[in-house]
Amino acid sequence: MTRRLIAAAAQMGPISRSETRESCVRRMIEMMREAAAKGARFIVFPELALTSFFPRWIIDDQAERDQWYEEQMPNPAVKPLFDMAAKLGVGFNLGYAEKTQEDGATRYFNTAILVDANGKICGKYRKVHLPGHKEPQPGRRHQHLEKRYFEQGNLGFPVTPMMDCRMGMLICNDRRWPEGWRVLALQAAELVCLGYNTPNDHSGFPEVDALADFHHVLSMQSGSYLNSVWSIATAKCGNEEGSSMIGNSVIVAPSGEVIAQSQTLEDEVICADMDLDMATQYRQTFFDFARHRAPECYGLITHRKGASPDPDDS
Ligand code: CDT
Repeated sequence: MTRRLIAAAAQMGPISRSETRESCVRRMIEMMREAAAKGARFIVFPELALTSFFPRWIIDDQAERDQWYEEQMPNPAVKPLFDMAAKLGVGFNLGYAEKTQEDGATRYFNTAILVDANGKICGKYRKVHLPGHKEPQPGRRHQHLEKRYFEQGNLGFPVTPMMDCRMGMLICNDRRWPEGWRVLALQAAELVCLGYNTPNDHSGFPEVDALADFHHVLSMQSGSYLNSVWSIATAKCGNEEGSSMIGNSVIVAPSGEVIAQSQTLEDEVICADMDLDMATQYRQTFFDFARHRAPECYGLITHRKGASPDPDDS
């Protein structure tokens, strides 16, 4: 019998600086109802889905900065989403800014969790590839200070068995780095969930901004195809506090084909009926890793960080 999972991307339009978590959760619950009515049993929400994308701002006051993070999950503002998931029998993937006490220190991560159809947290991932800068860049209309507000994730790339599917998580910029996809695929992931906030108005290079949608979809299609996994990428998009962010939420098959794609820059649900065994066809042919990979030739991938023409560079 084939294993099927009807899944959804619940794209969100802009979240203003003053919008409350309660309001964001209400928007998510409405989309959860809509997805469930369409038969979906699993939903992917965006990166940092509970607040505006605050890394675009310079916030020096620590107390003011701390307001953007969640110290508990679920907390009272987010609990209604967990309760509705249990009531409707749907699981979900949610991105948020996490503040935690670990190893005797206060630490901040850009985090995503997997919640099952009983409303129980089953998996957690902390973003590894943080884009942007630690120090504000003079003259920029919008900053991108993820390296200032978060530290690099320390949980690796875990795969969580949930809802009869092996699920992995990436967050936004991670989709551009093949290493994360591969580490998930080597653990036999069948679905990669990813939320994103991708501006297309502030790289400083108009020609790069013009290709933002193309590069996003290209990353998802190549990630899925080269690793034989389903993927769901969900945007927070539109004009958020004067920053323009791409939409184009997509659900991609292990063949690399786009099965569903959003059409707006607002709250929007897209769904796909996924045959989870489809990956097997590719993993027994072109991408039979055990037969064709040559890890003994890939040492530089883990030993060298930057590109260098010098063979002696570490
Ligand atoms: N949120 C996030 O990771 N955004 C990046 C764009 C950063 S532009 C400095 C992305 O890869 O989409």
